[in-house]
Amino acid sequence: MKSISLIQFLIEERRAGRINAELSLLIEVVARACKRIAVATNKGALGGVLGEAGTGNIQGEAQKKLDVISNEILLEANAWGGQLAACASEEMEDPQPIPDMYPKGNHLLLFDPLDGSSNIDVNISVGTIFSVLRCPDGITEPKAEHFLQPGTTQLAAGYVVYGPATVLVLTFGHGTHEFTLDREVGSFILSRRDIRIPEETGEFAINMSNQRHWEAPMQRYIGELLAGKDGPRGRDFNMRWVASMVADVHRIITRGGVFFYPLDAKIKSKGGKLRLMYEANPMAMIIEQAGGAATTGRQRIMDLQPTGLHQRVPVFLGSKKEVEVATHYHVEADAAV
Ligand code: FDP
Repeated sequence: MKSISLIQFLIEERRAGRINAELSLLIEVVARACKRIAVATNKGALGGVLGEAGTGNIQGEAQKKLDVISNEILLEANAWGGQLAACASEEMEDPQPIPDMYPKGNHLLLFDPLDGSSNIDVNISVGTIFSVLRCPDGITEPKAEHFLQPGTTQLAAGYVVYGPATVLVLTFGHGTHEFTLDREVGSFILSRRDIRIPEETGEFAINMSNQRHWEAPMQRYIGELLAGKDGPRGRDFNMRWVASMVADVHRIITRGGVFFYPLDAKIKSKGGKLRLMYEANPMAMIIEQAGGAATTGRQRIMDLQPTGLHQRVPVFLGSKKEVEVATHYHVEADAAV
């Protein structure tokens, strides 16, 4: 089979009228930056990239060296090409403007530069997640409020997993596609076109150590999965939890499954664990474009009107039927109150 590089794929998408030249360049630049992050990640202890950076991010979380390095690589790569009006990163409080010496474009880029940071030092897959929005008309210096657009308005979303292979998963709203990095050649090559997630699954991903803090409908739902063949679901379920969202989502994209980071008593005041703009919205678009579903347990993630750049939400995503069952339990419990 003739291999198709990411660049060829982007040219085809342009010819088909699905993206414009600026968006195509933007994705090329992000992919190139992610190749540099992959190189840094792969060096491990030899690259001096492991361990704490000694700083904290906007969420008050300790930053790892690789969080800081990845953020800088993405900012630097995206500053000068003329494709962006501004960037926003999970690692920075405010949006990053494009320096005055460079031309500005019509797009807004949001990213979580290194997702799953607790796994960096133990050599388990980590990743980058990104989302692209249109800069509102007439805005030349975008502020946080201009990024607050619902997930349904995303022009593109993607993630890169830095695992045994470096893999880019991308959508422009016309299916979800996977590219694998050919390290020798230095190109991302199309490895799966139009990925479909099976609607049903026997595999779920959740951090079970939070069980006692969950809301009643979540306790009920997971309790039924754990009861297996003898319980109301009448079948056994298997569990996986990598604790890198990119890796857990990539498994779901590959063989089906569901991923939950529900609300629990410890994180209720924050609204959830995962960030709407940097994690939930891009992953929801990727999953929906592959035939899956993504909700907060109560409503579709991509319909949420964001209220803050660093807003957190509960996340239920993956195989459609299972997301629907878990969401139904929450909606039903709310209606009974
Ligand atoms: P991390 O904080 O290590 O960056 O982004 C949040 C995230 O990882 C997800 O990637 C991951 O799914 C989850 O948090 C892990 O949560 P737990 O620490 O509760 O396992």
